[in-house]
Amino acid sequence: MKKRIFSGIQPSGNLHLGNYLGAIKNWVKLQDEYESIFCVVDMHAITVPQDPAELRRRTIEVAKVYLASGIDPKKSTLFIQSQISEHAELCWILNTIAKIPELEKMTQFKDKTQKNGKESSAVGLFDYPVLMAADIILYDTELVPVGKDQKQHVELTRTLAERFNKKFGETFVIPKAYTTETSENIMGLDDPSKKMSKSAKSEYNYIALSDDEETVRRKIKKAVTDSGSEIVYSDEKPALKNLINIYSLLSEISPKEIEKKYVSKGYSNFKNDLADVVINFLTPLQQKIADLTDEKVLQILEAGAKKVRPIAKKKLEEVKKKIGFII
Ligand code: ATP
Ligand code: LTN
Repeated sequence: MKKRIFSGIQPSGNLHLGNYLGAIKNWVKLQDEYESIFCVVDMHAITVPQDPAELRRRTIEVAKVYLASGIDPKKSTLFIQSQISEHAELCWILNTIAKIPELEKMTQFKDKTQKNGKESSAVGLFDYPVLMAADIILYDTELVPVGKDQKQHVELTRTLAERFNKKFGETFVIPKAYTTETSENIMGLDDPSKKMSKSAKSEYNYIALSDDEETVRRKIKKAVTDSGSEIVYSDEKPALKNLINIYSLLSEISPKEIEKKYVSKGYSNFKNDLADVVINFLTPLQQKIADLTDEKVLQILEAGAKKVRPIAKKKLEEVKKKIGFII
């Protein structure tokens, strides 16, 4: 029996290079080796305000990105989180064993409340990691391929699953985060101390997978660099390191080789080539996305929901029985 993996992305903004390099690129590789379930986590997206029409459009768009990137619906199962109500039900049950300080510790929550102010933050944002835990353990997931920024959430998932098992008897598989060097955080182009993020205030923070050639060139030209003029890959030059990482991950040329290639060539030469590398990656991806119709994608998502529903139902029934609910 193949081990199961589960992961998801929120339809909360434009997907960017960080999402691709940090998460999706790994999924494509893993789907041959693992039984794979990939979700569009729309219930997570609404933890911050969303326009309903935009949410609908983006939910389909995220699924299109999965497919265009190489997720094969014959090998992997794709579905929309809100179509399986067991996620919300299990989240509620896990809420009763999760502790308030455990959630207060989550860096993503701290970052997001800092950005938007606690007063205007929804309770759902606080509870976000518990819903994520429910997503994962509902399917006896063994591995969770995510970007490094999500490792803390997977750690909490393990804690909750272990706590439930201890209290009510063996029920959940204890999952592990799966990260590789490609899940290294891709940082913002406007600020290398923060991760590239689709909810960033400035569009100069990220390169969206939907950006056209002119936009990519403009954003890369504007990307902050460190002082000096040499192309070196080092922690002392975090902005440049980030650009070299993007170059390397998209071209399969190692950072060392990139350094060599640009000895005494200067930033502008490097940036021009980086823009070429990004555009060469994005153009065929965008073509594949454009070739997918909404109808086709919705069909795939519906088939996916049909496949996972019985798994979710069975696990939730087991949980309900164990905690004393009459089913
Ligand atoms: P937001 O910033 O709006 O919270 P996001 O851009 O972080 O969103 P998510 O939907 O939260 O995107 O993340 C989807 C996946 O992409 C996760 O596995 C996450 O770890 C990964 N990811 C997101 N941003 C980056 C990044 N900058 N570098 C590497 N991986 C990333
Ligand atoms: N919080 C995740 C998205 C997410 C997820 C999941 C990832 C929601 N549920 C389950 C893996 C497994 C994020 O990337 N921001």
